[in-house]
Amino acid sequence: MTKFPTHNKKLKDWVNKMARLCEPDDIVWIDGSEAQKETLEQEALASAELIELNKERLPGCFLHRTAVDDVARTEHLTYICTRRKHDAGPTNNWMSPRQAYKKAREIFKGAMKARTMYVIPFSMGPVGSEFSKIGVELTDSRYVVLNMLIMARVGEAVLRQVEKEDDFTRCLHSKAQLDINKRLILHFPEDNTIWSVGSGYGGNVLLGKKCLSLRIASFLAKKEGWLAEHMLIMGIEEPNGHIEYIAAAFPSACGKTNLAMLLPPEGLKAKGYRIWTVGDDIAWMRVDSDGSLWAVNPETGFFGVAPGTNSETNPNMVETIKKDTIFTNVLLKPDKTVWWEGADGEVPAEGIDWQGQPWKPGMRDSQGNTVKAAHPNSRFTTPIANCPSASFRIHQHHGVPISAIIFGGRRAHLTPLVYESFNWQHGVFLGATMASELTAAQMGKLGQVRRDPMAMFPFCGYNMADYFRHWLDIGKRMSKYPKIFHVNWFRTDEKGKFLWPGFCENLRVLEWILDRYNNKVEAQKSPIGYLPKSGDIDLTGLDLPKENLEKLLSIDRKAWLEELKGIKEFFRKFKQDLPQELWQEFRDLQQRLKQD
Ligand code: OXD
Ligand code: MN
Repeated sequence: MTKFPTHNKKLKDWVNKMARLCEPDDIVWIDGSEAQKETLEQEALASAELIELNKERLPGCFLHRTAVDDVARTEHLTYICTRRKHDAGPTNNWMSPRQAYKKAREIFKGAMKARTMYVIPFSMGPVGSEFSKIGVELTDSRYVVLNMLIMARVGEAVLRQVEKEDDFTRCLHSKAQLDINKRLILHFPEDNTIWSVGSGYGGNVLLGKKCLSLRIASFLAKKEGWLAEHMLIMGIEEPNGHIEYIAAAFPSACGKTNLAMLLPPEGLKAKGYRIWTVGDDIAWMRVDSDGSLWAVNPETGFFGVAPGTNSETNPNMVETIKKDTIFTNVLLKPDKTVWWEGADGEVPAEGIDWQGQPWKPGMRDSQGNTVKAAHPNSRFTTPIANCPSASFRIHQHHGVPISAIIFGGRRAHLTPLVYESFNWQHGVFLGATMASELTAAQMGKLGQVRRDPMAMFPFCGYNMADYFRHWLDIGKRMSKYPKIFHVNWFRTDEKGKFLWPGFCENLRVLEWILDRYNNKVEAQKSPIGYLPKSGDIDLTGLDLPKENLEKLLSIDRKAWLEELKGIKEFFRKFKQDLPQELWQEFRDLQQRLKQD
C-alpha cells in the first residue's frame, strides 16, 4: 500500500492513475534529503546504472552510459499535441491528443513492472516565487531522479507549494524498453502534461528542462504575458561594482555555457571586469512594474556538453565539475577519472569508451573511422552552486534586469561578428530569421544550416507565428527596452579557418554591446543593422590580423540577397499567420540591400 506524503487529491489521484497504467512494484516519493539521495546512489551503483568515480579526485561524481541510439534529443519523435493542428504550427511535429495518449499508453502499459516509480515534486524557479512553475515527474529511472536533484529544486517544500497552488505540470516518464521505435516525447500544452517514453537521454527525460521550461512554459508564457526562452543569462560587473545583465540565445552546442561563465581574457584584465553566471540555457523573462525586462533562470544546474570543455575554453566549468557531477557517455580512465576529446591533459593511453568498450587512441572502427572516446554529445550534469562565477542573484525571486538580448548562430559565412538592430521590431526580425549549422546535440546532418528562430525551433510549444506576434507585443509593453543584437563567433576565411578566436575573447564584443546600450559609442549604419566603428571593439593584447576584423564585419550584399530567399521560404510556411510587421522588415531589408 502506497504511503502518500500529501493530502492533495489532484496529485494523489493522478499518481494512482499513472501507477495503474505503468504497474510499478513500488512508489517512492522524493523528499530532497541527502539521506534519500545517498540511498538512490547506492542502488544505482548496485544496478550498474551508475559507475562510481575516483572518490579523492572526483568526490560525489558518477558516470552513466546511455543506449547507443539514445544520445541526443530525438526531435523527430517529439510532438506538440494540441487539439487543433494549426495551434502547433508548421515547425512542430503534431499529433492529436487522443491519438498521442492512445499510442503512448500502449507503450507505458506495464512498463514499470518490477521497477519502482519515483515521484519527484520539483519547482522551476525559486520555490514560492510568483514567476516559478511547479511540476511533478513520475519516472522509473534513478538516473533521472539524481539528475533532477541537480537541475531543479526538488522535495518537501515543493510538495507544500503544489498543495497551495493546487496545480502542477504532470510529467510522466518511463525508460520502458529504451527502444527507439517505441520512443515518444509528447507535450500536451492544453492539459499541462508531458509524457516521455522509451528514452534515457537528458534532453528527453529531465522533464523540467526542455519539455517544461521551454515547450510547456512558452505556451504558458504566451497565455500569461511573459517569455520563456532558450537563453543564457550573465552579469558583467565593472570595477565600480555596477553590473549589467544580458540574455543570449544560441542554438544547442553553440557555446552558451562557455559564454555564460567566461573569465576575462588576458588583454582585457586591466579593465577589471568580473562575470556573474545566472544561467546557461533557459531564461524566463517578463516586463516588470518598472517597464523593463527582468529574467530568472528556472534551473539550478548545468547540463553541459563535455567535448571541448577544458581550462582554456571554460576554466570555471572545469572547476565546477570537480565534484557532485554526473557524467554521461564520456571515457572512463583506469584511475576512475574521466576524459573526452578536447579535455585537459594528455590523451589517455587507454580507457573504456562511451559505449563501454576498451579504447586506445587512434583506434578505428570497421569503416575506418576514428573511434571516439566520448560521444560528441556527451554531457555533465552539475550544480550551479559549485560554479565559481555563480551569481549571488540566482535565488532572488525577481531575477535580474536585462540590458541587451543577443541572438547568435553558427555560420561559417554571411553574418558579421556583431550587429545591432535598429529597434525592437527589427530585433524581433533578427531573432525570427536566425539560422545555424546543426551540431551533435540534435540527431540530424551535422553542419547543415537550418532556420532556428530565437534558438527556439525545437522548443516552441505552439505556433511560431503566434510566438513572433507575442515577441512584438511584449515590446509594446516596455518603456525601457533592452537593445537587440546578433553575433556570430564562427565565421571562417576562404580556407575554413575561424576568423575570430571566440571563447573568453567574446567579452570584447559584449563590451561593445554594453557600450552601445549605455550610449558610450557611435555605430555605423549598414543595410542589416548598426555595425561597430573601427576601433570601437577593444582588441588590446589580441593578436588579430587587421584584415580579419574587416572580414568579420563585412557584408556581402549578394549573399544577403540570396539569404533573403531562404528567409522568404521560411516565412511563407506560416502563411497569413506571420505578423505583417516581419514581412515589412523583410521588404525594408531587401530595399536597403538593393540601394546604392
Ligand atoms: C541542451 C540542448 O541540452 O539545447 O541544452 O540540447
Ligand atoms: Mn539548450
